[in-house]
Amino acid sequence: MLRIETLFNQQLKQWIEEVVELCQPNRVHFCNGSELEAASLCKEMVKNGTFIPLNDEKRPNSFLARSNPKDVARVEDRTFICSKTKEEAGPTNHWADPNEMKETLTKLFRGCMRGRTLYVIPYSMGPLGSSISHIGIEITDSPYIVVNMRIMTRMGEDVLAILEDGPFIKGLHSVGSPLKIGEKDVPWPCRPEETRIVHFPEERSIWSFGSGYGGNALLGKKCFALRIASRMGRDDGWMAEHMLILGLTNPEGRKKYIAAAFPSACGKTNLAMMQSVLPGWSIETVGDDIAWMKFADNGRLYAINPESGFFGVAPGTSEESNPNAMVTCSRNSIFTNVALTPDQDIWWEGMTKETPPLLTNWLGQKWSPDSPNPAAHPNSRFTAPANQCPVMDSNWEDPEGVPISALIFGGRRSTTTPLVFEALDWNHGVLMGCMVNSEKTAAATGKVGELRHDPFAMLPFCGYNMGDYFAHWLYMGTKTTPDKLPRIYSVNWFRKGEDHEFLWPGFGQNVRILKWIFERIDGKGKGEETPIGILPSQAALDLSGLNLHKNAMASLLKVSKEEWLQEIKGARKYFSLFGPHLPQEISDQCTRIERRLQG
Ligand code: GTP
Ligand code: SPV
Ligand code: MN
Repeated sequence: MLRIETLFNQQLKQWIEEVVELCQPNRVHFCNGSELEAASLCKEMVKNGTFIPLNDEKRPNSFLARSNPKDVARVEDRTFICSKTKEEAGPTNHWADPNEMKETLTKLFRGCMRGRTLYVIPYSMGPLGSSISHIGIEITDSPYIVVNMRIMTRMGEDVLAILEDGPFIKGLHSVGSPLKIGEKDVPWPCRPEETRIVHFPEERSIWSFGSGYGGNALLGKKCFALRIASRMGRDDGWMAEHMLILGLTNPEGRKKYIAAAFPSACGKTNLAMMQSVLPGWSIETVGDDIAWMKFADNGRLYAINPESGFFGVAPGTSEESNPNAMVTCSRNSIFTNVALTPDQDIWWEGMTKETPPLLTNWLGQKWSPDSPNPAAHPNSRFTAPANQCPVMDSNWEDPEGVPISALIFGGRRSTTTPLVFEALDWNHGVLMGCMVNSEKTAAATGKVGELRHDPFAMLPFCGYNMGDYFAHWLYMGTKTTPDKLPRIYSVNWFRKGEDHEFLWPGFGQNVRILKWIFERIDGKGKGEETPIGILPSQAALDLSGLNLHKNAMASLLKVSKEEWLQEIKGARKYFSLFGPHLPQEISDQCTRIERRLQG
């Protein structure tokens, strides 16, 4: 096994030594990423009660974890961007003085790993050795995080070999629960009242304390691949986005790649793995959450998925809504906060039409359908390897990435926003990204259903001033000729009718919208210019075999002048937050839409 003394990378060696001194773990374990290592950690976690092994015949090599009920989602109010100045973090991020925050954290981390093992996790975001990829090292005291990171990233010894003496992103994580000598551990150690997820963008490091859940603790994901990487992308001329990537093939066998940004729990995983209802049209998955994108020498935008697994929302996932996700998590998977069946399999709301009897809920209590609360937590998740997804794209690990033809923005809007519309040009599309406004979901703590501005679905994930991020998007549009830029679209699967039901069936039916986008890019799809952008006429959409309510399509494609004037007014008010950091072009784009609406 690797030891500190034998480490080649001196910066890494020194950092580990400092952390060991600070956190005082009982042992240090260098993760080699092997199956044997993972199996041994899982075994230990079963012994400790962290993991419940699932029925090996139904769900081989899979486990259920139940978190502490106070540690169930990302904690945005405890997430900080500690750039040198508050202005650099911008008005949408929590900021604290980096020196003061380091002091606070140092106190919290002092002795925090006593009685525990410190794991060193070397991982690559992106295919090993790709020029778009970056290496991170996460230090954690949570074996649950080790086995999750092994699925979500390319993790192990190979990464250190590639790293040599090069730079890496430091991520220090602790559940913040030291053990006294002889003290028995709890299944899910955490310190909710002291949780802090802190980013130091200048030194490209992350300190996460007190939570073991998802994006708070899997530091390669939102912390590195979005918050730190968005800052790296700004500095170096590329983009780190909260986007799925999919390949769409038409009946003639031509494929186009599309990337789409939706806020958390608004349908990325579902769209990325969707099973098309239109004969001849098929979808393949490149990624379901994060896209790193760069312009190539040929002037086109290329994207990679830096992850190697899915951390997907469990509730609502079914054979009907997302059969490919069901196959993906059929083995070698970790489930967190879902319900348990008497035969040791998992269940969640929406998985089957009929609720199986005698369930145990995510809290480990007996549960029946007349219980007022769901059996699975609304933000319960599966962690599953990407290579188990039956529709992974053959190019998903291409180190060059895939060429992007369209970018889509979307959110959860019960009113106002039509099913789909196209931007007039790049800058108008950037405004559409700036204007994403979505009803809050359970993916983060806070009030579900509340409408909030979530520009580019990046509100919780932008590692610098959001106004400067808008400017970066505008700047990226100048890096190539307009004909090579991806076209930009807005979609909304969540518009509701007067009966408060969704007007659009969604899921596999969304391919009808992707088909129109494909045809538009090909110069064939018909569109009608409206003040907010180009909409399909009903006739331009392939609605064959779809039985919608008589007026549903008219409602789905409706653009109300009053609602949109109000929408722009709300956006302008929100944009005023950014003061001098708001690019003039964004205000000008608003003015143009207002004039068209009033015209
Ligand atoms: P994160 O992993 O948190 O970033 O979420 P996500 O954007 O990947 O969302 P996901 O695909 O997991 O979907 C979240 C919820 O929205 C699930 O409960 C889905 O069932 C539901 N959902 C997804 N797509 C659609 C759709 O087209 N229509 C409707 N009505 N619901 C959808
Ligand atoms: C999200 O909230 O967007 C997620 C879940 O994908 S987490 O990894 O917890 O951020
Ligand atoms: Mn997802």
